[in-house]
This record gives sequence, C-alpha cells and structure tokens, in this order.
Amino acid sequence: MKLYNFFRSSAAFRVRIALNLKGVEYERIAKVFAKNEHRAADYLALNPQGLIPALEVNGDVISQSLAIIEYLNDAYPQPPLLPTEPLARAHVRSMALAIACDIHPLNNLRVLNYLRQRLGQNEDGVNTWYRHWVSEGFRGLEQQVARYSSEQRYCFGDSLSLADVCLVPQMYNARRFDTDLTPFPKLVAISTHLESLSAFAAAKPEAQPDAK
Ligand SMILES: N[C@@H](CCC(=O)N[C@@H](CS)C(=O)NCC(=O)O)C(=O)O
Repeated sequence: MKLYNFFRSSAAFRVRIALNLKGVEYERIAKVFAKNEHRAADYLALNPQGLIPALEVNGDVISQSLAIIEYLNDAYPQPPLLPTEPLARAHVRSMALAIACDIHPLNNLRVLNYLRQRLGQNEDGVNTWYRHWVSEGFRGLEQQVARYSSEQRYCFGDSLSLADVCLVPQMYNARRFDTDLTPFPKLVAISTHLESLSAFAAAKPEAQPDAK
C-alpha cells in the first residue's frame, strides 16, 4: 500500500493512526503543500480531489480519510474501529463526522489561504477564525463524550474507535493554533491518553520522515 501523505496533514494523520493500529505495512509518498505537489498533474491523475491523503491499494486509489479508514477496518478487522451494535456505530460516526465534516473543512489550508490571500485577513484574523471553529465544534463534542465515554480514555465506551482516530489530529492542530482548551477537559483527557499509545505517537507529524 502507498499512502500519499504530508506530515502536517491532519486527515493523513488519521489514516496513519489507523494503519498503525491495524499493523499494516505501507510506503509513504510525501506531497509537499508548499510546493503545491498535491495539485500537480501526476497526483490529480491519482486523486482528482487534489487533497491529502489518498491510499493506493493494488493499483487502485481511495481518497477521503474516513473512506480509507473504513476500508482498512473492513479489510483488517482487528482491532475494530466501529462497534458492532448499530446505535453505538452511529454515535461513533457522529463524533468522527463532527470533526471530519464540521470542524476540519472550515480550517483546511486552502480555506485559510483564501482568507489570507483573497479576503485580506492577517494572521490574527486567520487564527481567530481557526480557533472559533475548533471551539464551536469541540463544545458539542465535549458534551457527547461526557455522555458516551466510560472513563475518559476513549471517546465512546471503553474501547478505541474511529472517533478517537479523528480526535487526536484535531486536538494536535487545535494546540498548534493556540486554541484555548480549558473548556474541553474531557476531550483533553481522552486525547492525552490516546497520545500515549504507540500507534498514535508514531503517527504524529514530527515522527514522519518528511517532517525533517
Ligand atoms: N475530507 C478530506 C479532507 C482532506 C484534506 O482537506 N486534506 C488537507 C490536508 S489535512 C489538504 O490536502 N489540504 C490541501 C489544501 O487545502 O490545499 C479527508 O478527510 O480526506
């Protein structure tokens, strides 16, 4: 398998965590955002969405981190990243999607660049935007984990899930942008526990070869 990756991409970070949890060997192919390599013709031929990550499997390419992770979960069932019970699955997906669909897209690089370059926002304006949308999303998520996390080790119940795989990269980026996390003690506790696990630690941006 080949992962089209950028160390700082939080969507790729999710996939790296899932690959590590599943114990799947893969090759990383770095696409450097500053050089616009994710917009180059050779990459667009593989992933017309022009976003990172993409996973190449037997010559076929999957885009969208959650689709990739669900593929990995289907192909490599252990450890499961979705519960078996339908309502539980829905809650896990709800938390994962709150991050992947509601928080992350508003704060993606191309959105921040648009704010800077086309709408004339300075760094302070861009950072304020970033922190606002993370805080807005985390507010609801904090209440969801208060309901569904057993001991503030995992987002749902007492085992790993897709929601955890999404939380850690978003928390990492929230810290990178100096977001005030004091209103979200449960999310911080869960993320701190998850970050101590080897699959998560090995997936973090600074542990990637292209970070050097
Ligand atoms: N919904 C997509 C989001 C992918 C995405 O936006 N990736 C970012 C990096 S985290 C990207 O490629 N950004 C490049 C850009 O904004 O130009 C997924 O989950 O895979």
